[in-house]
Amino acid sequence: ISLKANIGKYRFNNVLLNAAGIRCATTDELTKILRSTAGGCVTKSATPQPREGNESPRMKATPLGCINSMGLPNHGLDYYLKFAEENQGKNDNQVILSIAGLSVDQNLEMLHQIQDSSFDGLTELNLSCPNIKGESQIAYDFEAVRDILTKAFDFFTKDIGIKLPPYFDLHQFDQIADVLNEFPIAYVNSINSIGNGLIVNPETESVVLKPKGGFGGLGGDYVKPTALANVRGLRLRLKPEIAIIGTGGIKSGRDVFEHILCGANVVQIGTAFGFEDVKIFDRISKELKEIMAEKGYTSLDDFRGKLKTL
Ligand code: RRO
Repeated sequence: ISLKANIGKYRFNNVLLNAAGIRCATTDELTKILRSTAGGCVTKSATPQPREGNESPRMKATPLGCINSMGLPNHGLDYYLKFAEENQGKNDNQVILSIAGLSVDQNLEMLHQIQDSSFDGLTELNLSCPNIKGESQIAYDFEAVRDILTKAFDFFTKDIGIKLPPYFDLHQFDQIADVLNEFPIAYVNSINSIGNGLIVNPETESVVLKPKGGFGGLGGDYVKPTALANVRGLRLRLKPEIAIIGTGGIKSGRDVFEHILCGANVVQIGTAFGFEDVKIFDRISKELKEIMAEKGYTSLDDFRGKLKTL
């Protein structure tokens, strides 16, 4: 039974990756992922310069998942680009380089730097961070997405994926797909956290995060049905050349199976990877293989996108 997958010409020995932001901010953490069963790693979203991020407490685990308002703490693009240049393709591991500029100009500046570097892997343009004070999530503004992609593909000739926020209205699926289908995008990654949720502690009668009055992005069990809907909704609308990374609520082999049925080519694990560390890739690989064995499937192609309707 094979768990191999690919996005265009990029081959993944295992369909599982970490999700950007979780245990991937330092070269030590990234190296640990590359040495694990995962098919590669994604780097913490980078800004042009290093950032401290928001004030603490800025992340809280709950029985059903987690809420975060990290505010893009990262070591800056130079740091992650160097790691990506040195490790991309080594031992058949993919390194996906995630970037999240605070403006169109910052994103274009980073794409120029990547274009001019020796990095030859996938770049993930994060248009969906919910936690920057005073900024809205770019990918909820469809004209802004068209504008940034038009400017990017003017000069950027390497392969790019787009990290999307969750959408909740079918008309939004139509609109974002119409924009994305205009461009030679390698993949979309659905979903980022569900932005601006609120966890309340009834004992202390308080919010649990300091930034933004306690509002933050939700991950974990809270988000799986929304993630599945976004993977499925976009698979039905995007041109076939655009692959999909399914992210959201994965903590078991069954969750991966469901994401792939909805059309995911590769999947990423965020919240649960935070809870379990790299051993989760072994456990979930084993669980997924057990499900496939029971059903007589030998490759992910046997069931990818084949979700039935009633
Ligand atoms: O750093 C963050 O606060 C953060 C980012 Br950039 C993101 O894309 N998604 C998220 O939940 N948190």
